[in-house]
Amino acid sequence: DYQPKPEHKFTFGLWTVGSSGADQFATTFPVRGPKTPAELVRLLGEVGAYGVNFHDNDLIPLDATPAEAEQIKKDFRAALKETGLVVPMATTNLFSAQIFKDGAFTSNDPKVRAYSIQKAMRGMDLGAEFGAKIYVFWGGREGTETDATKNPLDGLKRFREALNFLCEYNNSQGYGYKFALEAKPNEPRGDIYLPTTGSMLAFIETLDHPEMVGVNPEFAHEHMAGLNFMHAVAQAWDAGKLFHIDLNDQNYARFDQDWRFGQQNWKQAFFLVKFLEDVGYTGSRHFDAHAFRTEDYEGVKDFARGCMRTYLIFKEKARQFNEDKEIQALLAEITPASGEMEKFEGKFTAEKAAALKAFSFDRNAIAARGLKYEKLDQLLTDLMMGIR
Ligand code: 3MF
Ligand code: MG
Ligand code: MG
Ligand code: MG
Repeated sequence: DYQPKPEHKFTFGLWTVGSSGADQFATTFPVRGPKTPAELVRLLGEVGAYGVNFHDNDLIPLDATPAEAEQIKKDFRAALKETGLVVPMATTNLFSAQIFKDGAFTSNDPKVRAYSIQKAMRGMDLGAEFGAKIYVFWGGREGTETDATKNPLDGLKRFREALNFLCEYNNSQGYGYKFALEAKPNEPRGDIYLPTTGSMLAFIETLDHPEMVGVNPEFAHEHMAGLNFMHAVAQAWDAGKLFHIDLNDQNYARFDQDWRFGQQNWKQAFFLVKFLEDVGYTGSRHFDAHAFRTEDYEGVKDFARGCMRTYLIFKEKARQFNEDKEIQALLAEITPASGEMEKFEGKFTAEKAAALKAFSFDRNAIAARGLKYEKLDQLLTDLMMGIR
């Protein structure tokens, strides 16, 4: 019936369903009036989401007084209680305010770097108050328009120092957060450092506490870089680093589109859902996307319901794929057993190497075999289109 349930772990950011529809060309002409965090929680409760995530300033505006902050938190907490929604993830906005115009952790200005670490610690305090266990870092302004201004080695060093500091802060407070680093190749900066999930995975190994830090890959971000999102997610999974995921949609080589999950690239979305379900990923399915600028708040609900519904449709299609006799027979055929190659497989031994070097392959006979991938892919297309 494709109805979202808590066990599906569907979450949305306050900034997603709360988006005013403003864009680069209409920053002062939002199409949707603001809603409070508590109202957004009720909206998410109505559409059947499991959780809500926030940036520090989605919840508490930058210049709120302590009394205002207390009231907002009280209202938010009441809405969580009323709807049963949880807060699995929190993050810091280190990209909207003017002070971040040249980056946050990697800014050339030591005051900006220190302010950013302060803001992240306070954001971690806020997330912990609501039970968040994942803390995301998206370095939206950590980059350059011109490399005349900054050495990328300094950028890496500063980013590493900031994360090392914050890992120790996490330990000192006993928060038990796992950090999830989110890569994006560009926008808003001309180039953003550590532009892909693969870059982040390599960088994590250079930190003081690599075990505490994983990734938050985003569909749109890998697509902006022209890459295969599912492959990035698979690499993160393989490394034991898939701590969180941002689902949305995005055409290749475009500006940041943040569309409803599955809106455009059905096949990529299908393979992604199939991957997550097949491996048994248990984290949040977080939608980091916005409703079209054409929508009112009813349209925002359509958008949010659509993200979850499409995920569940693809989950069902993945199940059908895995149980389809013809598809599975074809897969078995195109993935032959090792047979006489078994003796060459696995770990290196000098004997194996010598035997393999001496073996005679019939190269042309091997190459002559048709692989039936066209047939398999069409079976998948039929299945996805509802013909099978
Ligand atoms: C921008 C993003 C961000 C991050 C968020 C951290 C505003 O393209 O994807 O959303 O996801 O800052 O969770
Ligand atoms: Mg994004
Ligand atoms: Mg975006
Ligand atoms: Mg994101």
